[in-house]
Amino acid sequence: MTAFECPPPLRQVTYLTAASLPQQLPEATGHEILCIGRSNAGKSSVINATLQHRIARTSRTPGRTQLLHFFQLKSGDCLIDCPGYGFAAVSRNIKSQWPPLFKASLKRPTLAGILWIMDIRHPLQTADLTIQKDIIPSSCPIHIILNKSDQLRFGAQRTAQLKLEQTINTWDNPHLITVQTCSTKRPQGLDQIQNQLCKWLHLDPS
Ligand SMILES: Nc1nc2c(ncn2[C@@H]2O[C@H](COP(=O)(O)OP(=O)(O)OP(=O)(O)O)[C@@H](O)[C@H]2O)c(=O)[nH]1
Ligand SMILES: [Mg+2]
Repeated sequence: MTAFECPPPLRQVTYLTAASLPQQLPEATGHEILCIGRSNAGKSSVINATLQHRIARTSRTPGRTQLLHFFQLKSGDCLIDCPGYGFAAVSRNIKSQWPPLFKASLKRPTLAGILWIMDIRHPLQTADLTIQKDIIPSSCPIHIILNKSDQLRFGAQRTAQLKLEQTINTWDNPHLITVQTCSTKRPQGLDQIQNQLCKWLHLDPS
């Protein structure tokens, strides 16, 4: 990883548990942040880069994360790495388990926010719009991360972000949604994600 600094409250993270069924969700130990997005958007990479810790498994092969993985901070709060949606090759059995599990984790009173990771080259695909319309409650704070910004020139990054923000303004409760660009490779935008986490979790970043 780079010499990039992680704020003290995000520095210590441990693997808590995994769940494939709603009844396997652990008892909440603090606030929770769900990391969601289409397969291969970079959810696990964003968790690792933000926490400066190789704790989540990443892969070139879409569909790598197939369970909900709970990563616990020193404060007891958790970041939760979700399976990606919208990838045809994941088995039907796993796919059918996913919506109830996702819905159950969204209903937990400890949910502090959603990090919604998208590939900046393909934001808001049909699968994303279905999730937004049918699954995510409009009362939930969302921080959208347009990841893989290293794959676009600066002008195209700005255009993608502005276009997305215009669409969000047509949704319910747009004031609960923020957007940023990010690259886990370059790296870029990780401090903004860290600040968002600290804000949601009421942690002092200094
Ligand atoms: N160019 C580029 N590639 C990235 C970036 N972030 C992640 N990747 C690559 O994207 C691929 C998928 O990354 P993951 O973090 O495993 O993606 P995921 O969303 O967790 O994938 P699933 O768990 O399969 O849903 C890997 O090959 C990563 O190296 C980025 O900022 N830029
Ligand atoms: Mg993953």
